[in-house]
Amino acid sequence: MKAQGAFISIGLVCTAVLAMANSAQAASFTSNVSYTSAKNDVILNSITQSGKTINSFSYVNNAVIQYNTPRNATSTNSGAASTDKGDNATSPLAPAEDPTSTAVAKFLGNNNLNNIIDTEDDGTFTIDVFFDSEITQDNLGLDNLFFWERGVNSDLGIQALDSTGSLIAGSYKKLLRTEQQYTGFKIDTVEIASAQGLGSWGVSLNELGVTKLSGLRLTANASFNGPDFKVIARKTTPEPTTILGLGGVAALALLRRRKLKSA
Ligand SMILES: [Ca+2]
Ligand SMILES: [Ca+2]
Ligand SMILES: [Ca+2]
Ligand SMILES: [Ca+2]
Repeated sequence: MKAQGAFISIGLVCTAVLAMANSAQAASFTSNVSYTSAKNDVILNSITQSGKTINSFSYVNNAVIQYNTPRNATSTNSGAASTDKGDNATSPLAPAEDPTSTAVAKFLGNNNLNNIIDTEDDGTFTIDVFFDSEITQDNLGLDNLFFWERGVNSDLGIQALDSTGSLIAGSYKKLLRTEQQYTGFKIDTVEIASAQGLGSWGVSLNELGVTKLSGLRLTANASFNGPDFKVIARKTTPEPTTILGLGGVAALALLRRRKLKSA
C-alpha cells in the first residue's frame, strides 16, 4: 500500500516536470541571498524557480565595450555605463566612472549582487559579455539567464552571441522595466544617495529563439532610463532526461527492495 502511494507520487512529480519543460514562458524566480544591509555585500547563494533550487552558475569572464557614451568633464553624471558597488560592499576593483572592459567583466563576474554596472539615465552603450561556459538549451523548464536591475525602473537590450562572438540573428530581446519582478530587497550603491529596490528578469534560451549561446550583447540608449544591472547564467547541467531516468530506476529498485522485505 505504502509502496503504491510512493509510486503514484513519483509519477506526479514526473508529470509536473514534463509540464514545466513544455511551458515556453518561464516563471518568476526567487533570489536566495546572504544579506545584512543595502550597502553591504549581497551574495547570491542560489535561485529558486518552479520549486527547484539551483546553485550552479556561469559567470561573465570577459567583456568587450563596443561603445559607451564618453564622459563629459563638466558633469559628474555624464557618460553611460560605469562600475558600481554597495557603499560598504567589497569589489574586485575600485568603482570607475569610465571603466575598462576588464573592469566590467570583473564587476559582473561574481555572485555579489552589490557589484553592478550603473548607467546614467540618458547614456548609450553596447557591451558584449561572455560566460565562463557555453549555455545550452535543456528541458528543465527553467530560465537560463538571470538579470537584476537596481531601481526596477530601466530597460535592457540583450542579444545572443555565438562561440565566435558573432551576433545570432533574430535573438534580440528588450527586457522591459514593467516586466521586472521585485526581489524583495534593496541595494544602496556608491552612485546613489539612498537604497533602491532590486528588480529581476529571468530569460530562457527559448525566448531568444536559440539553442545555445556563449555570450550576450547588452545594449541601452537614452530611452532605456540607464539600466543598473547584473547578469548571471545558469550553468548547463547534464541531460535532464538521464537524471529522470536514473531517478526512476532508483525508485523502482527501492520499491522492489521494500516488497522483498515485506514478503
Ligand atoms: Ca556613473
Ligand atoms: Ca535603474
Ligand atoms: Ca549610496
Ligand atoms: Ca541608472
